[in-house]
Amino acid sequence: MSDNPISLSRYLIEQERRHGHIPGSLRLLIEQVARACKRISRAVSKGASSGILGSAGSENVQGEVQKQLDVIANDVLLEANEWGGHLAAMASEELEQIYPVPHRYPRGEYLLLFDPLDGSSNIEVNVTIGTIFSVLHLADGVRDVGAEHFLQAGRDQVAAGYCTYGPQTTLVLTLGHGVAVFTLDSEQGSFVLTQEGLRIPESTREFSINMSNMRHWAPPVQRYVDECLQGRNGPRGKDFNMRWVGSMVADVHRILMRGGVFLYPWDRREPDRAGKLRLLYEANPMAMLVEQAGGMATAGTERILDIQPQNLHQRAAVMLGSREEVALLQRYHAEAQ
Ligand code: P6P
Repeated sequence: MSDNPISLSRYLIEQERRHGHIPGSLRLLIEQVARACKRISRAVSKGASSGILGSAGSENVQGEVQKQLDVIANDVLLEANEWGGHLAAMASEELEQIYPVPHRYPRGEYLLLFDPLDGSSNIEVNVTIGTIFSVLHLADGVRDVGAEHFLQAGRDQVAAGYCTYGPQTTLVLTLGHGVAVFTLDSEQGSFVLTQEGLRIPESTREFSINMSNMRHWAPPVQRYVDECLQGRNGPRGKDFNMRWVGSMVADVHRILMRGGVFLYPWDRREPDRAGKLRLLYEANPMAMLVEQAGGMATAGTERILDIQPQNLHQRAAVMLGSREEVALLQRYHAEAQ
């Protein structure tokens, strides 16, 4: 670690000075989100000692049982960001409706979307989980913000990131000009820059998918995974390894750091659903990060960031990571049409 580590605040100020592409209000918003993630990290790290593990006894809009920490993380993010004056409204995986900033606070030009605690089914078994967030710009002149203002294609995001709560607490962030990684220095209590200009290797030997769903996949995905499993004697000519943490932030973080391809494709268990993962606050922010790091992110034949959302909690098939693999998946889907 350098003697004079660069803090998140200094990084953002220098990005603003160097590129001028970070309005002060966006910089302050990112800093607020980071502060909220530090609070969530502290709550998560206490684990069973805090008595806040386990179910909250309620379900979210997705019909999933909420963990106490899901609710706590959601509340931390709402409370940390509602008063700053940078936001007009927020949207969360845990809330059916959008959360307009209360009238007692000034409203700003941004919209913040988040999955407050992704992978929370892993909490009780101490596996890395995380917060995923996305920032959109509110159209000019909008006075009464509604859900329709969140329905922007992912290519219109102004920032995206996630925070992992694992062996380290890391904040991975893009403002549209590359990907930077910050690690929480728990002694200082601040995020310090540990990597910038992240690049995903174009080729890989590692794929990430929940293999137990194999019989439910569409043919292009079956074809792709089958060829990976054939290894060096098959058409790919090389052996593959498989990793599946079951926590999107953990799987995507590994891919950003060392390459690989992550798949949560459509499957016939829910034929009317595009997939399990949500477009606005899971697929889009991860797709922006992956593309900013030189990778690709597709829903099959369509670039994820080009999908025009129809509703706040809609789902998308997600295949993202090393360019060579995602391009092959995209070709297999096109050939199957
Ligand atoms: P499965 C966690 O519940 C999550 O939304 C993602 O973080 C993760 O990638 C996926 O679902 C895991 O799904 O079906 O393997 O449990």
